[in-house]
Amino acid sequence: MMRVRRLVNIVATAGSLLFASSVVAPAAHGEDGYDLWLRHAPLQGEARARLLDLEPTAYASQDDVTTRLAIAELMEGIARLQGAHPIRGEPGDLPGAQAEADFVFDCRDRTIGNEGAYAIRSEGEGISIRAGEPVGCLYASYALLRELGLGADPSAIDLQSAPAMPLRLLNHWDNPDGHVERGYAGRSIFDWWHLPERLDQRMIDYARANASVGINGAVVNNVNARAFMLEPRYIEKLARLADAWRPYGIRVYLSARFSAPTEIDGLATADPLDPEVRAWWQAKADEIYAAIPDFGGFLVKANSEGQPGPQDYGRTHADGANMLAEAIGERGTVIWRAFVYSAQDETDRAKQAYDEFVPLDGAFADNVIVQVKNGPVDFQPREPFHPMFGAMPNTRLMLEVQITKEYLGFASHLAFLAPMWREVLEADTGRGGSVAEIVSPAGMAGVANTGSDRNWSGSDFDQANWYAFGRLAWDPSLSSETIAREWLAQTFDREGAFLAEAAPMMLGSKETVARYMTPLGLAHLMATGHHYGPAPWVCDLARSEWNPCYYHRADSEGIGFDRTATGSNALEQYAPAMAQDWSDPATMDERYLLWFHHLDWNYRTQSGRALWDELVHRYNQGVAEVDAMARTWEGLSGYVDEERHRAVAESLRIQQREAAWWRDASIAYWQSLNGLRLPSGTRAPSHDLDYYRSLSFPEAPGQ
Ligand code: GCW
Repeated sequence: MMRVRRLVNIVATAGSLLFASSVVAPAAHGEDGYDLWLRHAPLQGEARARLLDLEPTAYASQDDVTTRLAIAELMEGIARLQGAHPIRGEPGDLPGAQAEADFVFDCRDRTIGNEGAYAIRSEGEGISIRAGEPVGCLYASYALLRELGLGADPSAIDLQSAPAMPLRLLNHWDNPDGHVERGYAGRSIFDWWHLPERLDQRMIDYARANASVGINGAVVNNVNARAFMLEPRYIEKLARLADAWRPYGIRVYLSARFSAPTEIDGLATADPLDPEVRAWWQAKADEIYAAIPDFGGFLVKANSEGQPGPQDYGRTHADGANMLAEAIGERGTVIWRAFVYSAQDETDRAKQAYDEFVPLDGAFADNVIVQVKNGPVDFQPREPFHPMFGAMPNTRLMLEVQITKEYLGFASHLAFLAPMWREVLEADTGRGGSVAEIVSPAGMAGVANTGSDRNWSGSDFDQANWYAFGRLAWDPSLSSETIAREWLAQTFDREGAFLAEAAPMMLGSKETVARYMTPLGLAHLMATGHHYGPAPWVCDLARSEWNPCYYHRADSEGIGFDRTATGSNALEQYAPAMAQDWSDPATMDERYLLWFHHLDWNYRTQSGRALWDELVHRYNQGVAEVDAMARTWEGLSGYVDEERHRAVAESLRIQQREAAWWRDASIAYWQSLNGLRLPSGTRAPSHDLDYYRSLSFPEAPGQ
């Protein structure tokens, strides 16, 4: 290995110059969060010295666009980690020499396995990177940079990995006009208006960020879909995106509006069994595949919250899904959402999806996947896992989580979601394995939190949730702590002292939000429509299951939703062992207490405190924990650039204020029902209930 670094390194694949770098110090560059976890900040000390033993020179035994990218990414990243200022070179001809390269790529090694699998090893004086497909080399480059960036010894690298799930998708709830439903990071990143002629550089940066964590597809439009996105002019736009993302291994998917044949071409019906309708979708699929040969498929929200669907014609979800599946054939996948509940149905909303879908087990075509939210209601701060997991052994089920924080304080509250997703993935369904095992043949979808904000996600810490989603979809067994530390080190600082403070702060943060918003298993107490802030007093909306009162069922006597046999018996939808765990309030995990049980205000909880006191205790605990997070962050100013440190500190101040608001408004409301005094030593709400009820925020984002 050469110890003297050349001023300009020339990197060659079999025939092409890809890259050049110089050791000029990096230009001062504002830390505005745009670079996400891909900053590759220069290593220091011994780790740097070790890396300087390697030259950013590479050789590949084949030449294709993804392999070139893998090399360019790795070379640029290495140069950055070494403290050099890399400049991308113009492609040109140059013979590559394997013997001279410190990084040797073989991206067609069939022994390595499918899709993204890779093996990276220190060999001789350099490092070998092998994968079965070029995209595996790309993933390998990012993995190697991550490891080296965390200080791994380049002479002792031995990494093998393969994705646990085939589909690792972002779902964008982005509308074609640029508004993002439940988006808290600005406008949509998709510039449909100017596509296909103009492709924003952000589309490349986006693909790169996704690929770096193993995400391999994106549903680019809202599940509340507009039919016109299936028109030819949009297919052209989509094709441009697909072309831009293909080198990064990202496939495009579309949310399809079920009534599209009637809306676009005036068909008399969208009945999935009607021959003309079937022919329409067949032609539509052919048209899309002609433009985008690797189109991923359709995502469909049908007969849910007012969306059209097969039930409008007396057909089942399976009829609808299978019709689209036939049109697509082996070319792609139909992802059919199980998020359904009806305004007419008196059944507990938490039971409806199971009731509707489980009888259809085995009726879906092979290329249909049913996509199920993590919990049975709707992305609440705390929900038990969805009872459909494990209950449909003959159907491929995919897990849907929400990266954007609709019910967790938008982009201003710090809540790291890996622990929440890990909990679901780890949950033992009692019917054929954990949720992770059940969804592994299909995949995971995350409702994206990306937007036009400079930092992509509305706040620096929300980037961690995008990162964590990708990492967990790749490997659901990764611990939340590993993910938090990786992300922190790459995003902010690798100092052990920093990680030792910041990682625990992240790990507890989601539970903290659950405590000050919806402690003890309460759910859905957010204000109507925008879901910003507390409104447990709302009881009069036309759709009963949209009322917070529907969920908390509080009155002068008690609080909570009885989902045992004496109530809705939602418990019976779980395997007996699981149901057993949640059936006894005296022994169960109390974080689910009021999700499953309606209890008297003076019920003795496991702490020995009365339920009312325990509730107040948890609200206070949540608020105190946010105060502690703010203090921790203050103390970390030495590790983080001023711009991002201040941004996070200011968000935490908003969170402190809003946590206290959640606690106070909730307590004031519960007191108006139960007339109970606050436990001694507890401070009273800052305002009376009327004040909290009078607050209104018609301009809240994301509606
Ligand atoms: O969480 C709810 C949201 C809706 C969303 C719906 C869904 C896209 O409030 O905005 O619609 O879920 O998942 O379909």
